[in-house]
Amino acid sequence: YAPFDWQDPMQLESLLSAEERMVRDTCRAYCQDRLMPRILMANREHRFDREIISEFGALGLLGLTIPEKYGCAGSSYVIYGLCAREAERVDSAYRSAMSAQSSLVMHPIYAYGSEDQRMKYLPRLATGEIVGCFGLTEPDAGSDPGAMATRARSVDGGFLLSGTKCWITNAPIADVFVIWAKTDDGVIRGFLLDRGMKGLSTYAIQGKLSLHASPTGNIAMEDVFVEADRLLPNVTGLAGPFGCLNRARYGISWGAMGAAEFCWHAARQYTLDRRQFGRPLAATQLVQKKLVDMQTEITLGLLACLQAGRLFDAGQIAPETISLLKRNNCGKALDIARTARDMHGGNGISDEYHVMRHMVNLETVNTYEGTHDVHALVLGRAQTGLQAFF
Ligand code: TGC
Ligand code: FAD
Repeated sequence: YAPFDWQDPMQLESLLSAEERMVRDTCRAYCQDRLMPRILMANREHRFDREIISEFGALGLLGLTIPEKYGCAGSSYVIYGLCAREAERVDSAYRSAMSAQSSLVMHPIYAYGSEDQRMKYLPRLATGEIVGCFGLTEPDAGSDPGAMATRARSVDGGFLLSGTKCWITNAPIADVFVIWAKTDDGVIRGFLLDRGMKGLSTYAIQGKLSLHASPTGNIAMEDVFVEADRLLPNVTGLAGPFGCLNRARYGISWGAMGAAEFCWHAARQYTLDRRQFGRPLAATQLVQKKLVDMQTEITLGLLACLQAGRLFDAGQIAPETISLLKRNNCGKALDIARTARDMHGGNGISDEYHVMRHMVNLETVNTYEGTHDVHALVLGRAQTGLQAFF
């Protein structure tokens, strides 16, 4: 028999290529050496260090799957997932920064944009010189984005955009905005807006109790004139934003497992070190069961991520498969973080132990990109053929 590796019971490492391990290790070293020392104060002060986007860019982590012609790494979805896991092992805000820029801004420009739009935006987004955001959600259209009220009225030479987008990652710091709006015929289309356009403004949301190190904001558009060549020409309908969400949800599935791994390892070490009733907490049956439940869910969740990544790279993944993975891994990660917080006792309340920060972050991660229950409805419909949304 092989020796048992408690950190990797299914030998996930053996399923990765040398290149996948090498990029992952580089990303892990950056995240541990450069991000981990910053997160405590960034989270306390509700601060996102803008230069982190440029550091991601310098490492080739932005738009990682987009071809080299556009200044990107031309890499695989497996590698994208492995890097998301490393970023979120530190904080969900950092994976959020990576996924919003890569999957929600660069992907639609690459997949749906004209060659001029690609050349204008992608190289600068890849280096992190500019930051983008993705405006789909509205005050009255969250889980049901098809109900959006934002309109793009046709006028001479382009469109006038009016509406409000809310809860938008990076809106307060964005230079470029991917905005989804309905045209005169009621069809959803994507538009590229730049900061500084007349009638476009952003507001940072105050009072967030989660994802403190990620800037989240609202976008107000009052008759913003958008030239015709800022329309994304190659997509119509909800399939446009959902094509982006499939990629971001896949990255989140890996990322949530990274946050869960941090919490599991922290709970293991804490309960090995902490003595009560004359012995380590880890010597109690209840604690061991909790640690083994964490180990089991993370091991299975990561294997499923790898299989999803291989399917993605082969062009064989179904959106419903991504719903299953996003839903399960976020829900399990949230349970693990809550349990790890409990196992730290009173110290678990302090940000210096990091587990409660992960716990409150994962409340957002379980909600954005489709809530836990909305993904259940997607899967329920696929299994029964019956629509249960309304
Ligand atoms: P439905 O009738 O199911 O579909 C309408 C059209 O869209 C197509 N479609 C998809 N295409 C590709 N991938 C998917 N996953 C797709 N899901 C649907 C579908 O084929 C159809 O196309 P067509 O050509 O026939 O018109 O649409 P519905 O209105 O019934 O939608 C229901 C539901 C639940 C699937 C959908 O609305 C949903 O997923 N809601 C959740 C909303 C959501 O995820 N919002 C995310 C906002 S962005 C965000 O949170 C970023 S956080 C960033 C960060 O910081 O990391
Ligand atoms: P609602 O849709 O109002 O849902 C409320 C509750 O009702 C949930 O529990 C949900 O599961 C449940 N529910 C909804 N429909 C049904 C149903 N048919 N049956 C049963 N239960 C139902 N959006 C963007 O466009 N871009 C971003 O960059 C972005 N970043 C975000 C960052 C943060 C920090 C947060 C918190 C959100 C972000 N979002 C973003 C928005 C996010 O995608 C939405 O919050 C999410 O899709 C849920 O929509 P909602 O908040 O309107 O909730």
